[in-house]
Amino acid sequence: MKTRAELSRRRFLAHGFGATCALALSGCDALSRTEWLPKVLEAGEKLSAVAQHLVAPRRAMAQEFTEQDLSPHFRSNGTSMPANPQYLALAAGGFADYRLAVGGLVEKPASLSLAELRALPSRTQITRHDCVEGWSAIGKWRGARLSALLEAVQPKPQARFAVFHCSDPKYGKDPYYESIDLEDAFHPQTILAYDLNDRTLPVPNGAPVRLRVERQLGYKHAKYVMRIELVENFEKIRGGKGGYWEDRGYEWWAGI
Ligand SMILES: Nc1nc2c(c(=O)[nH]1)N[C@H]1C(S)=C(S)[C@@H](COP(=O)(O)O)O[C@H]1N2
Ligand SMILES: [Mo]
Repeated sequence: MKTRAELSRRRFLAHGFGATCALALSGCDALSRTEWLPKVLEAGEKLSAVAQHLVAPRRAMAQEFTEQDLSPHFRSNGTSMPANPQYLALAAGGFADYRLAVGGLVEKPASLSLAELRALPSRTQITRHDCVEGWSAIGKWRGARLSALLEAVQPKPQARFAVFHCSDPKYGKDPYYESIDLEDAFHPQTILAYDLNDRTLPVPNGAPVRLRVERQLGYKHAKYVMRIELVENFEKIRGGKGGYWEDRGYEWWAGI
C-alpha cells in the first residue's frame, strides 16, 4: 500500500509542467523562459503534447545507453506480484499457457503464445526509465516490436489508441491498464519486452510481457500485459481517462 503522502506526492508530480520538466530536459529550460508557454502547459494534457512537439518531433528517438551505464539492479515499482489466481497459475507453469490477446478495432484479432511473440521482429535497447516518484534506472530490454504485431492484426481506420490491459488488480481492486496513441505504438522503440538485462523478464518487472514506450514516463510502461485492445476513444474503458493512474488524476500524456 502507498501511504497518503506518497500518493499526494505522485499526484503533485503527475500534474502539468512538473511531469514534463521534472527530468531537467534542456528543452524545458528554454521553454520555461518564455512567458506564454508555462501558462499554455497548465491548460491541459493535449497542450503538453503540443509543447512536446515543439521540443522534439514525434519520430525522435529516446536516448539509448551502453552496457557500462546499466543500473546494477533494476528495481520494481507498483505491483511486484499480481494478486490474481489466474496469473499465479500461469506463473507457476512458467507462462507456458500464457496468451496475449489482441483485439478491438482490428481486422484480424489474434492470440499469441510467448513463442509466437518471440518469433516476431524484435528490438534490443538500453534506455532510462523515469518514474514520477523520483527514481530512474537504466536497463537493457528486448522485445517484439509493437509495430510488427499491429501490422499483423491490421488496425481498422477508426483505431486511434492501443490499450494495454494488465493482470494485476491494484490494491485488490481495479486492474492496471494503460494506453498510447498509434503514433507511439508504431514508434521503433516501442516494444513488448520479454527480456531484461539478457534474462527472461522477472515477475517483479512485469513477466511475461511488459510495454516499453521509451519517450514516456514510467507509469505508461504497462507490466503483466494480457490483452491489447485498439479503440477510437476511452469512453467505454473503466474511468474513461485511458489509464489506471490517469483515472486518478495523472496526465494521459507523459512524454519526456
Ligand atoms: N501492471 C502494472 N504496470 C505498471 C505498474 C503497476 O503497478 N502495474 N506500475 C507502473 C509504474 S508507476 C512504474 S514506475 C513501472 C515500474 O516498472 P518496474 O517494476 O519494472 O520498475 O511500471 C509501471 N507499470
Ligand atoms: Mo512510476
